[in-house]
Amino acid sequence: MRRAWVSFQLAIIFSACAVTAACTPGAATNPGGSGGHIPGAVIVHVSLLTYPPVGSAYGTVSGFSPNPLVVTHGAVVQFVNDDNFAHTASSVGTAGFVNSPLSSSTQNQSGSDLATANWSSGVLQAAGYSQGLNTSTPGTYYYQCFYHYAQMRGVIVVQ
Ligand SMILES: [Cu+2]
Repeated sequence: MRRAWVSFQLAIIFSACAVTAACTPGAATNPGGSGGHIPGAVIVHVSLLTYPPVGSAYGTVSGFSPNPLVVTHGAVVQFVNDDNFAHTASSVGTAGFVNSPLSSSTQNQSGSDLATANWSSGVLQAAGYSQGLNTSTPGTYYYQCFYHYAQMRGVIVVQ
C-alpha cells in the first residue's frame, strides 16, 4: 500500500515535469514555452534572421512580425520562435524601447496579460510558443528580446 502511494506521488511529479518546459534541477523555475498554439490566439512570429529593422511610428522595430501588431482588446496574443536559437519577448513598458540590457528575470515566463508589469515569454527555444497573453487594456506595449535587446524590438497596440 505504501509502495503504491509512493508510485502515485512519483507519477504526479513526473507528469508535472512533462508540462514544464524544462525539468532540470537548478534550472529556472519557469523558462517559458507552452504546449503550442492556443486556438484563436493571434500569433507574433519571432525571428532575428527574418525580420530586419524597419521604421514605424514607434521607432525602429525588428525581429518580430507583425510589428507593430494592432489588436482589439480581448484578443489573446502568443509568440512563436521561428529561429533555431533562443529568444524572449519581454515587456519594457509603455513608454518606449530601452537601450540597456534587460533584467535576467525576463528569462523566466511571467504574466498573462500585456497590462501585467514585466510580462515575459521566458526563453523560447526553437519552435517554442509562449504562454497566451491577454489584452485587457488598450495601450501601446513595447517589448524586446533579452538576448538581442538592441536588434529585436516589438510593439503591440491594443485598441
Ligand atoms: Cu532574440
